[in-house]
Amino acid sequence: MSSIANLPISRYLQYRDPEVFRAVSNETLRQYSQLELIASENFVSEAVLEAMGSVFTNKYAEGYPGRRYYGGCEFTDVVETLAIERAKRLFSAEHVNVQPHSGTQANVAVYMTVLSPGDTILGMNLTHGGHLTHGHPLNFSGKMYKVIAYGVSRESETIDYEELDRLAQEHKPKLIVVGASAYPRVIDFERMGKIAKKAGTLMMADIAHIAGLVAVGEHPSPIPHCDFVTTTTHKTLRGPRGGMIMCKNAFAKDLDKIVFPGTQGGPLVHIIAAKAVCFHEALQPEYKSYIEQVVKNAKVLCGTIKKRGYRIVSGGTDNHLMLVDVFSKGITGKQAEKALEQAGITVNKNTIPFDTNSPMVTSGIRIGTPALTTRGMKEPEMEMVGEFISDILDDIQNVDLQPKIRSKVVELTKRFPLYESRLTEIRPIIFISEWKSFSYFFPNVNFRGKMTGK
Ligand code: DSN
Repeated sequence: MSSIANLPISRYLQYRDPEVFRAVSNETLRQYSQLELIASENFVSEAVLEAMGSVFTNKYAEGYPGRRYYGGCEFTDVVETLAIERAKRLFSAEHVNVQPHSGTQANVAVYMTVLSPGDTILGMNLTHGGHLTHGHPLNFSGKMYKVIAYGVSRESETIDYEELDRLAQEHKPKLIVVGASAYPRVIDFERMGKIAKKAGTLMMADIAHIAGLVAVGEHPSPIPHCDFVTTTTHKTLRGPRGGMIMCKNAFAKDLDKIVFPGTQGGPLVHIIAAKAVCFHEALQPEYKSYIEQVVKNAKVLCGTIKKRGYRIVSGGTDNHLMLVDVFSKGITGKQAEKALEQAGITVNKNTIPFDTNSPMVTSGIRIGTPALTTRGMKEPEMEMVGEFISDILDDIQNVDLQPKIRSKVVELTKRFPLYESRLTEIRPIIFISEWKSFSYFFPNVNFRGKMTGK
Protein backbone atom coordinates (compact mmCIF):
# COMPACT_ATOMS: atom_id res chain seq x y z
CA MET A 1 0.00 0.00 0.00
CA SER A 2 2.82 2.42 0.90
CA SER A 3 4.06 2.84 -2.68
CA ILE A 4 0.69 4.12 -3.80
CA ALA A 5 -0.17 5.99 -0.60
CA ASN A 6 0.00 9.40 -2.26
CA LEU A 7 -2.23 8.63 -5.17
CA PRO A 8 -5.76 10.00 -5.42
CA ILE A 9 -8.12 7.55 -3.75
CA SER A 10 -9.53 6.18 -6.99
CA ARG A 11 -6.01 5.14 -8.05
CA TYR A 12 -5.90 2.46 -5.34
CA LEU A 13 -8.47 0.58 -7.34
CA GLN A 14 -6.57 1.16 -10.55
CA TYR A 15 -3.46 -0.56 -9.20
CA ARG A 16 -5.09 -3.22 -7.01
CA ASP A 17 -7.66 -4.35 -9.54
CA PRO A 18 -7.31 -2.85 -13.02
CA GLU A 19 -10.21 -4.90 -14.40
CA VAL A 20 -12.73 -3.55 -11.91
CA PHE A 21 -11.22 -0.07 -12.21
CA ARG A 22 -11.72 -0.23 -15.95
CA ALA A 23 -15.38 -1.18 -15.57
CA VAL A 24 -15.91 1.64 -13.06
CA SER A 25 -14.20 4.13 -15.38
CA ASN A 26 -16.27 3.04 -18.33
CA GLU A 27 -19.47 3.23 -16.30
CA THR A 28 -18.58 6.76 -15.19
CA LEU A 29 -18.17 7.77 -18.80
CA ARG A 30 -21.34 5.94 -19.83
CA GLN A 31 -23.36 7.80 -17.21
CA TYR A 32 -21.79 11.09 -18.26
CA SER A 33 -22.29 10.67 -21.98
CA GLN A 34 -25.83 9.27 -22.16
CA LEU A 35 -29.24 10.71 -21.45
CA GLU A 36 -30.46 8.76 -18.43
CA LEU A 37 -34.23 8.59 -18.55
CA ILE A 38 -34.92 5.46 -16.50
CA ALA A 39 -37.56 6.75 -14.08
CA SER A 40 -36.15 4.89 -11.08
CA GLU A 41 -32.55 6.07 -11.50
CA ASN A 42 -30.76 9.19 -10.33
CA PHE A 43 -27.26 10.58 -9.71
CA VAL A 44 -26.22 10.87 -6.07
CA SER A 45 -24.03 13.67 -4.75
CA GLU A 46 -20.30 13.23 -4.11
CA ALA A 47 -21.15 13.45 -0.38
CA VAL A 48 -23.50 10.47 -0.62
CA LEU A 49 -20.89 8.55 -2.62
CA GLU A 50 -18.25 9.35 -0.02
CA ALA A 51 -20.41 8.08 2.84
CA MET A 52 -21.14 4.87 0.90
CA GLY A 53 -17.44 4.35 0.32
CA SER A 54 -16.54 4.99 3.96
CA VAL A 55 -14.99 2.73 6.60
CA PHE A 56 -18.45 2.07 8.05
CA THR A 57 -18.56 -0.81 5.57
CA ASN A 58 -16.27 -2.66 8.02
CA LYS A 59 -18.67 -2.53 10.94
CA TYR A 60 -21.03 -5.15 12.31
CA ALA A 61 -23.87 -3.59 14.29
CA GLU A 62 -26.79 -5.99 14.77
CA GLY A 63 -29.42 -4.29 16.87
CA TYR A 64 -30.48 -0.67 17.05
CA PRO A 65 -28.87 2.54 18.41
CA GLY A 66 -28.02 2.01 22.10
CA ARG A 67 -29.00 -1.70 21.90
CA ARG A 68 -26.34 -3.52 19.87
CA TYR A 69 -24.97 -7.05 19.88
CA TYR A 70 -21.43 -5.82 19.11
CA GLY A 71 -19.00 -3.43 20.74
CA GLY A 72 -17.57 -0.36 19.03
CA CYS A 73 -20.90 0.92 17.78
CA GLU A 74 -20.72 4.47 19.18
CA PHE A 75 -20.27 6.12 15.77
CA THR A 76 -22.64 3.72 14.09
CA ASP A 77 -25.24 4.88 16.60
CA VAL A 78 -24.52 8.48 15.59
CA VAL A 79 -25.21 7.90 11.89
CA GLU A 80 -28.21 5.63 12.40
CA THR A 81 -29.80 8.08 14.85
CA LEU A 82 -29.16 10.96 12.43
CA ALA A 83 -30.76 8.98 9.60
CA ILE A 84 -33.83 8.14 11.70
CA GLU A 85 -34.34 11.65 13.05
CA ARG A 86 -33.87 13.28 9.65
CA ALA A 87 -36.26 10.83 7.95
CA LYS A 88 -38.88 11.49 10.64
CA ARG A 89 -38.57 15.20 10.02
CA LEU A 90 -38.62 14.86 6.25
CA PHE A 91 -41.80 12.79 6.14
CA SER A 92 -43.44 13.71 9.50
CA ALA A 93 -43.34 10.02 10.38
CA GLU A 94 -43.96 8.60 13.85
CA HIS A 95 -41.47 5.74 13.62
CA VAL A 96 -38.70 5.00 11.10
CA ASN A 97 -36.51 1.95 10.46
CA VAL A 98 -33.59 2.75 8.13
CA GLN A 99 -32.06 -0.73 8.07
CA PRO A 100 -33.86 -2.46 5.14
CA HIS A 101 -31.27 -3.29 2.51
CA SER A 102 -33.75 -2.63 -0.30
CA GLY A 103 -37.34 -1.78 -1.14
CA THR A 104 -38.16 -5.47 -1.37
CA GLN A 105 -36.67 -6.11 2.09
CA ALA A 106 -38.78 -3.25 3.43
CA ASN A 107 -41.96 -4.77 1.97
CA VAL A 108 -41.03 -8.25 3.25
CA ALA A 109 -40.67 -6.82 6.75
CA VAL A 110 -44.07 -5.11 6.72
CA TYR A 111 -45.80 -8.24 5.39
CA MET A 112 -44.16 -10.41 8.04
CA THR A 113 -45.12 -7.93 10.76
CA VAL A 114 -48.85 -8.12 10.08
CA LEU A 115 -49.53 -11.15 7.86
CA SER A 116 -49.39 -14.92 8.16
CA PRO A 117 -48.86 -17.16 5.12
CA GLY A 118 -52.14 -17.62 3.31
CA ASP A 119 -53.59 -14.26 4.39
CA THR A 120 -55.23 -12.14 1.72
CA ILE A 121 -53.64 -8.96 0.37
CA LEU A 122 -55.00 -6.53 -2.18
CA GLY A 123 -52.25 -5.14 -4.43
CA MET A 124 -51.94 -3.26 -7.70
CA ASN A 125 -51.54 -5.34 -10.86
CA LEU A 126 -47.93 -5.18 -12.13
CA THR A 127 -48.96 -4.48 -15.71
CA HIS A 128 -51.14 -1.61 -14.52
CA GLY A 129 -48.17 0.01 -12.80
CA GLY A 130 -47.74 -2.01 -9.58
CA HIS A 131 -44.61 -3.78 -8.34
CA LEU A 132 -43.47 -7.41 -8.20
CA THR A 133 -43.59 -7.40 -4.40
CA HIS A 134 -47.21 -6.26 -4.38
CA GLY A 135 -48.40 -9.78 -5.10
CA HIS A 136 -47.02 -10.92 -8.47
CA PRO A 137 -47.41 -14.70 -8.87
CA LEU A 138 -43.68 -15.17 -9.55
CA ASN A 139 -42.67 -13.19 -6.46
CA PHE A 140 -42.60 -14.41 -2.83
CA SER A 141 -45.58 -12.11 -2.19
CA GLY A 142 -47.70 -13.94 -4.73
CA LYS A 143 -46.59 -17.35 -3.50
CA MET A 144 -46.94 -16.72 0.23
CA TYR A 145 -50.22 -14.77 0.31
CA LYS A 146 -53.56 -14.96 -1.39
CA VAL A 147 -53.49 -12.00 -3.75
CA ILE A 148 -56.37 -10.04 -5.17
CA ALA A 149 -55.26 -7.52 -7.78
CA TYR A 150 -56.75 -4.12 -8.48
CA GLY A 151 -55.78 -1.85 -11.35
CA VAL A 152 -56.66 1.04 -13.58
CA SER A 153 -59.84 1.58 -15.55
CA ARG A 154 -59.69 0.81 -19.26
CA GLU A 155 -61.09 4.23 -20.22
CA SER A 156 -59.06 6.65 -18.12
CA GLU A 157 -56.04 4.41 -17.40
CA THR A 158 -56.12 5.84 -13.88
CA ILE A 159 -56.66 3.84 -10.68
CA ASP A 160 -60.18 2.47 -10.47
CA TYR A 161 -60.97 3.45 -6.88
CA GLU A 162 -64.52 2.13 -7.11
CA GLU A 163 -63.24 -1.30 -8.06
CA LEU A 164 -60.70 -1.12 -5.25
CA ASP A 165 -63.51 -0.33 -2.81
CA ARG A 166 -65.64 -3.19 -4.16
CA LEU A 167 -62.74 -5.69 -3.96
CA ALA A 168 -61.88 -4.56 -0.43
CA GLN A 169 -65.48 -5.11 0.68
CA GLU A 170 -65.78 -8.44 -1.08
CA HIS A 171 -62.48 -10.02 0.03
CA LYS A 172 -61.83 -8.23 3.33
CA PRO A 173 -58.03 -8.49 2.87
CA LYS A 174 -55.75 -8.18 5.85
CA LEU A 175 -53.61 -5.62 4.05
CA ILE A 176 -54.14 -3.25 1.12
CA VAL A 177 -50.89 -2.42 -0.66
CA VAL A 178 -50.90 0.85 -2.57
CA GLY A 179 -48.19 2.63 -4.55
CA ALA A 180 -46.69 1.94 -7.96
CA SER A 181 -43.61 1.65 -10.13
CA ALA A 182 -45.06 2.86 -13.38
CA TYR A 183 -48.02 5.10 -12.64
CA PRO A 184 -47.86 8.67 -13.94
CA ARG A 185 -50.75 10.18 -11.99
CA VAL A 186 -51.41 11.42 -8.46
CA ILE A 187 -52.44 8.59 -6.14
CA ASP A 188 -55.36 9.47 -3.89
CA PHE A 189 -54.00 8.03 -0.65
CA GLU A 190 -56.72 9.73 1.37
CA ARG A 191 -59.46 7.96 -0.57
CA MET A 192 -57.58 4.66 -0.33
CA GLY A 193 -57.21 5.14 3.41
CA LYS A 194 -60.98 5.55 3.71
CA ILE A 195 -61.52 2.41 1.64
CA ALA A 196 -59.17 0.49 3.94
CA LYS A 197 -60.87 1.81 7.06
CA LYS A 198 -64.32 0.93 5.75
CA ALA A 199 -63.14 -2.63 5.02
CA GLY A 200 -61.46 -2.86 8.42
CA THR A 201 -58.08 -3.59 6.84
CA LEU A 202 -54.53 -2.30 7.29
CA MET A 203 -52.89 -0.24 4.56
CA MET A 204 -49.30 0.02 3.36
CA ALA A 205 -48.10 2.53 0.77
CA ASP A 206 -44.93 1.80 -1.18
CA ILE A 207 -43.74 5.25 -2.27
CA ALA A 208 -40.38 4.16 -3.71
CA HIS A 209 -40.91 6.17 -6.89
CA ILE A 210 -42.53 9.30 -5.52
CA ALA A 211 -40.76 9.58 -2.14
CA GLY A 212 -38.93 12.75 -3.17
CA LEU A 213 -42.18 14.33 -4.34
CA VAL A 214 -43.93 13.38 -1.10
CA ALA A 215 -41.03 14.74 0.98
CA VAL A 216 -41.42 18.25 -0.44
CA GLY A 217 -45.20 18.31 -0.86
CA GLU A 218 -45.26 17.87 -4.65
CA HIS A 219 -47.44 14.77 -4.10
CA PRO A 220 -49.93 14.28 -1.24
CA SER A 221 -48.41 12.28 1.61
CA PRO A 222 -49.73 8.82 2.46
CA ILE A 223 -48.39 9.06 6.03
CA PRO A 224 -51.63 10.27 7.70
CA HIS A 225 -53.69 7.59 5.94
CA CYS A 226 -51.47 4.50 6.25
CA ASP A 227 -50.29 2.10 8.92
CA PHE A 228 -47.01 1.56 7.05
CA VAL A 229 -45.13 3.43 4.34
CA THR A 230 -42.12 1.86 2.62
CA THR A 231 -39.69 3.38 0.18
CA THR A 232 -36.37 2.98 -1.50
CA THR A 233 -33.86 5.75 -0.97
CA HIS A 234 -32.23 5.85 -4.41
CA LYS A 235 -34.95 7.00 -6.81
CA THR A 236 -36.39 10.52 -6.57
CA LEU A 237 -34.95 10.73 -3.03
CA ARG A 238 -31.47 10.66 -4.67
CA GLY A 239 -29.72 8.71 -1.94
CA PRO A 240 -27.86 5.39 -1.72
CA ARG A 241 -29.40 2.15 -3.02
CA GLY A 242 -31.48 0.94 -0.08
CA GLY A 243 -34.84 0.79 1.69
CA MET A 244 -36.70 2.34 4.60
CA ILE A 245 -39.94 1.79 6.52
CA MET A 246 -42.12 4.34 8.29
CA CYS A 247 -45.00 3.27 10.50
CA LYS A 248 -47.37 4.25 13.27
CA ASN A 249 -45.85 3.96 16.74
CA ALA A 250 -48.26 1.13 17.53
CA PHE A 251 -46.34 -1.15 15.12
CA ALA A 252 -42.83 0.12 15.89
CA LYS A 253 -41.67 -2.64 18.24
CA ASP A 254 -43.02 -5.51 16.16
CA LEU A 255 -41.67 -4.05 12.94
CA ASP A 256 -38.16 -3.48 14.31
CA LYS A 257 -38.07 -7.08 15.54
CA ILE A 258 -39.02 -8.34 12.09
CA VAL A 259 -36.36 -6.27 10.32
CA PHE A 260 -33.76 -7.54 12.80
CA PRO A 261 -33.52 -10.37 13.78
CA GLY A 262 -36.58 -11.47 11.78
CA THR A 263 -35.44 -10.98 8.21
CA GLN A 264 -31.99 -9.32 8.19
CA GLY A 265 -28.68 -9.65 10.00
CA GLY A 266 -26.10 -6.89 10.22
CA PRO A 267 -27.22 -3.51 8.89
CA LEU A 268 -25.21 -1.88 6.10
CA VAL A 269 -23.82 0.95 8.20
CA HIS A 270 -22.06 2.70 5.31
CA ILE A 271 -25.38 2.79 3.45
CA ILE A 272 -27.20 4.05 6.54
CA ALA A 273 -24.60 6.83 6.81
CA ALA A 274 -25.31 7.71 3.18
CA LYS A 275 -29.07 7.64 3.88
CA ALA A 276 -28.46 10.20 6.64
CA VAL A 277 -26.63 12.42 4.12
CA CYS A 278 -29.42 11.97 1.58
CA PHE A 279 -32.10 13.00 4.10
CA HIS A 280 -30.02 16.03 5.11
CA GLU A 281 -29.80 17.05 1.45
CA ALA A 282 -33.53 16.47 0.97
CA LEU A 283 -34.30 18.80 3.89
CA GLN A 284 -32.57 21.72 2.13
CA PRO A 285 -34.56 24.29 0.09
CA GLU A 286 -32.55 23.42 -3.06
CA TYR A 287 -33.98 19.92 -2.98
CA LYS A 288 -37.54 21.26 -3.08
CA SER A 289 -36.62 23.34 -6.15
CA TYR A 290 -35.02 20.26 -7.69
CA ILE A 291 -38.19 18.18 -7.26
CA GLU A 292 -40.37 21.00 -8.60
CA GLN A 293 -38.15 21.06 -11.69
CA VAL A 294 -38.37 17.24 -12.03
CA VAL A 295 -42.15 17.57 -12.31
CA LYS A 296 -42.01 20.57 -14.67
CA ASN A 297 -39.50 18.72 -16.86
CA ALA A 298 -41.70 15.62 -17.01
CA LYS A 299 -44.64 17.73 -18.20
CA VAL A 300 -42.60 19.39 -20.95
CA LEU A 301 -40.98 16.14 -22.11
CA CYS A 302 -44.35 14.42 -22.12
CA GLY A 303 -45.99 17.31 -23.99
CA THR A 304 -43.25 17.30 -26.64
CA ILE A 305 -43.55 13.57 -27.33
CA LYS A 306 -47.34 13.83 -27.35
CA LYS A 307 -47.22 16.71 -29.82
CA ARG A 308 -45.20 14.49 -32.12
CA GLY A 309 -48.15 12.09 -32.24
CA TYR A 310 -47.35 9.48 -29.59
CA ARG A 311 -50.10 8.21 -27.31
CA ILE A 312 -49.32 8.80 -23.65
CA VAL A 313 -50.90 6.38 -21.17
CA SER A 314 -53.60 8.26 -19.21
CA GLY A 315 -52.98 11.27 -21.45
CA GLY A 316 -50.16 12.86 -19.47
CA THR A 317 -48.21 12.97 -16.22
CA ASP A 318 -48.53 14.52 -12.77
CA ASN A 319 -45.23 13.24 -11.43
CA HIS A 320 -41.69 12.35 -12.55
CA LEU A 321 -42.57 9.76 -15.19
CA MET A 322 -44.65 8.97 -18.25
CA LEU A 323 -45.57 5.87 -20.21
CA VAL A 324 -45.48 6.11 -23.98
CA ASP A 325 -47.63 3.63 -25.91
CA VAL A 326 -45.22 3.03 -28.80
CA PHE A 327 -47.19 0.01 -30.00
CA SER A 328 -49.95 2.35 -31.12
CA LYS A 329 -47.43 3.23 -33.87
CA GLY A 330 -46.55 -0.40 -34.51
CA ILE A 331 -43.28 -0.35 -32.52
CA THR A 332 -42.70 -2.65 -29.54
CA GLY A 333 -41.19 -1.36 -26.32
CA LYS A 334 -38.25 -3.69 -26.89
CA GLN A 335 -37.50 -2.18 -30.32
CA ALA A 336 -37.89 1.35 -28.99
CA GLU A 337 -35.55 0.75 -26.04
CA LYS A 338 -32.90 -0.74 -28.34
CA ALA A 339 -33.07 2.02 -30.97
CA LEU A 340 -32.94 4.77 -28.35
CA GLU A 341 -29.96 3.08 -26.70
CA GLN A 342 -28.09 3.26 -30.02
CA ALA A 343 -28.56 7.01 -29.84
CA GLY A 344 -27.35 7.22 -26.22
CA ILE A 345 -30.82 7.62 -24.74
CA THR A 346 -31.55 5.19 -21.92
CA VAL A 347 -35.16 4.22 -21.17
CA ASN A 348 -36.84 0.93 -20.29
CA LYS A 349 -39.46 -1.05 -22.10
CA ASN A 350 -42.56 -1.28 -19.94
CA THR A 351 -45.92 -2.96 -20.12
CA ILE A 352 -48.88 -0.63 -20.38
CA PRO A 353 -52.33 -1.34 -18.89
CA PHE A 354 -54.11 -4.19 -20.73
CA ASP A 355 -50.92 -4.86 -22.72
CA THR A 356 -51.21 -7.47 -25.45
CA ASN A 357 -47.44 -7.97 -25.62
CA SER A 358 -45.36 -9.97 -23.14
CA PRO A 359 -43.26 -8.26 -20.42
CA MET A 360 -40.11 -9.04 -22.44
CA VAL A 361 -41.54 -7.28 -25.50
CA THR A 362 -44.12 -4.75 -24.18
CA SER A 363 -46.15 -2.05 -25.91
CA GLY A 364 -44.65 0.84 -24.00
CA ILE A 365 -41.58 2.62 -22.74
CA ARG A 366 -41.30 4.31 -19.35
CA ILE A 367 -39.49 7.65 -19.25
CA GLY A 368 -38.55 9.67 -16.18
CA THR A 369 -36.85 12.99 -15.52
CA PRO A 370 -35.15 12.71 -12.07
CA ALA A 371 -31.63 11.98 -13.38
CA LEU A 372 -31.50 14.60 -16.14
CA THR A 373 -32.92 17.20 -13.75
CA THR A 374 -30.09 16.43 -11.32
CA ARG A 375 -27.69 17.34 -14.15
CA GLY A 376 -29.36 20.75 -14.32
CA MET A 377 -31.46 20.27 -17.44
CA LYS A 378 -34.62 22.33 -17.69
CA GLU A 379 -37.58 22.88 -20.05
CA PRO A 380 -35.57 23.80 -23.23
CA GLU A 381 -33.45 20.66 -22.88
CA MET A 382 -36.56 18.55 -22.28
CA GLU A 383 -37.97 19.80 -25.58
CA MET A 384 -34.73 18.80 -27.31
CA VAL A 385 -34.77 15.36 -25.67
CA GLY A 386 -38.43 14.87 -26.64
CA GLU A 387 -37.56 15.71 -30.25
CA PHE A 388 -34.57 13.29 -30.22
CA ILE A 389 -36.80 10.49 -28.90
CA SER A 390 -39.54 11.19 -31.43
CA ASP A 391 -37.08 11.43 -34.34
CA ILE A 392 -35.65 8.01 -33.48
CA LEU A 393 -39.05 6.39 -33.00
CA ASP A 394 -40.49 7.95 -36.18
CA ASP A 395 -37.72 6.34 -38.21
CA ILE A 396 -36.88 3.32 -36.10
CA GLN A 397 -35.24 1.29 -38.90
CA ASN A 398 -32.92 4.16 -39.88
CA VAL A 399 -29.55 3.05 -38.53
CA ASP A 400 -27.85 6.11 -40.05
CA LEU A 401 -29.96 8.45 -37.98
CA GLN A 402 -29.04 6.90 -34.62
CA PRO A 403 -25.34 7.94 -34.65
CA LYS A 404 -26.36 11.43 -35.80
CA ILE A 405 -28.64 11.81 -32.78
CA ARG A 406 -25.90 10.21 -30.67
CA SER A 407 -23.55 13.10 -31.52
CA LYS A 408 -26.22 15.62 -30.55
CA VAL A 409 -26.77 13.71 -27.30
CA VAL A 410 -23.04 13.90 -26.52
CA GLU A 411 -22.99 17.64 -27.17
CA LEU A 412 -25.93 18.08 -24.82
CA THR A 413 -24.37 15.98 -22.05
CA LYS A 414 -21.16 18.00 -22.27
CA ARG A 415 -23.15 21.12 -21.42
CA PHE A 416 -24.32 19.45 -18.17
CA PRO A 417 -21.24 17.77 -16.68
CA LEU A 418 -21.61 14.88 -14.28
CA TYR A 419 -18.97 13.69 -11.80
CA GLU A 420 -16.55 16.01 -13.62
CA SER A 421 -13.59 15.45 -11.28
CA ARG A 422 -13.92 11.70 -11.67
CA LEU A 423 -14.03 12.05 -15.42
CA THR A 424 -10.91 14.20 -15.38
CA GLU A 425 -9.11 11.46 -13.47
CA ILE A 426 -10.08 8.67 -15.83
CA ARG A 427 -9.77 10.68 -19.03
CA PRO A 428 -6.23 9.45 -19.83
CA ILE A 429 -7.21 5.86 -19.16
CA ILE A 430 -9.44 4.87 -22.01
CA PHE A 431 -8.67 1.31 -22.90
CA ILE A 432 -8.23 -0.26 -26.32
CA SER A 433 -11.28 -2.49 -26.20
CA GLU A 434 -13.58 0.31 -25.14
CA TRP A 435 -12.00 2.92 -27.32
CA LYS A 436 -14.35 2.44 -30.22
CA SER A 437 -17.45 2.82 -28.12
CA PHE A 438 -16.21 6.01 -26.43
CA SER A 439 -14.31 7.67 -29.27
CA TYR A 440 -17.35 9.87 -30.01
CA PHE A 441 -16.80 11.46 -26.62
CA PHE A 442 -13.13 12.36 -27.12
CA PRO A 443 -13.05 13.03 -30.87
CA ASN A 444 -9.68 14.79 -30.76
CA VAL A 445 -7.71 12.13 -28.94
CA ASN A 446 -5.18 10.14 -30.94
CA PHE A 447 -4.91 6.54 -29.92
CA ARG A 448 -1.34 5.32 -29.43
CA GLY A 449 -0.16 2.25 -27.48
CA LYS A 450 -1.92 0.53 -24.62
CA MET A 451 -3.40 3.63 -23.02
CA THR A 452 -4.03 6.93 -24.59
CA GLY A 453 -3.43 10.48 -23.41
CA LYS A 454 -5.42 13.63 -23.86
N1 DSN B 1 -36.85 -1.69 -10.51
C1 DSN B 1 -37.60 -0.61 -9.96
C2 DSN B 1 -38.09 0.32 -11.02
O1 DSN B 1 -37.42 0.46 -12.03
O2 DSN B 1 -39.11 0.95 -10.86
C3 DSN B 1 -38.69 -1.06 -9.09
O3 DSN B 1 -38.19 -1.86 -8.10
